[in-house]
Amino acid sequence: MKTLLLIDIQNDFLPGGALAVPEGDLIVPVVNDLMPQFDLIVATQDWHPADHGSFAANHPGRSVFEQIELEGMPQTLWPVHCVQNTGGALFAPGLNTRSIAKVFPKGMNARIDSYSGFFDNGHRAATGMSEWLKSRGVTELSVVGLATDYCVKFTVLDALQEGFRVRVIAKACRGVNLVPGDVDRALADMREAGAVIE
Ligand code: VGL
Ligand code: ZN
Repeated sequence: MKTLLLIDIQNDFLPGGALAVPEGDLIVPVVNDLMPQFDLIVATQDWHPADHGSFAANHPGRSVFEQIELEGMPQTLWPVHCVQNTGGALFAPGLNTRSIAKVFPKGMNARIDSYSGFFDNGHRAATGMSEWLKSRGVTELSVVGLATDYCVKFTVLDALQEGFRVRVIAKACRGVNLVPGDVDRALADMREAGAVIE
């Protein structure tokens, strides 16, 4: 079961969006072109309530990209993004969404962020994606999407921990690079954990 996992290919992560990933839009045609090679296509969708604790706007006196502690965990503060049922949370225009068999929303708990498509950042609650994939016989995942240094990275690390073999298709990923080099470090971290980067 060749499986393609699309991470957060949503309007707010494209140029012009609330949390724009440089060149995020460029991956859309690349991802569409990859789709015919796969038997199963699954997507994650960042899907926050408006009062989410990762939004700087919900912490008076704090700024975007600052680090705080949220429920005892380090948290980067982000612009308001991917709010449930807003245009910014929609999949990128032009993405072939008809081929997506199942969408796993994440980040709905206002008290904790969820970069990975499998678990929240505290590994407290699961999205159900691991069981869903395993019940369909999936053993290997090819991962694409946004952003390389956040949601792609943490999804890949969890996938490896969950026992999946993982391939990251770098030409169909882009990252934030809040600190220059973050994307390269994320790719190195994923490779070190056992992912094949191509
Ligand atoms: C993401 C930051 C906050 C991502 C989501 O999709 O990589 N990054 N929420
Ligand atoms: Zn988010």
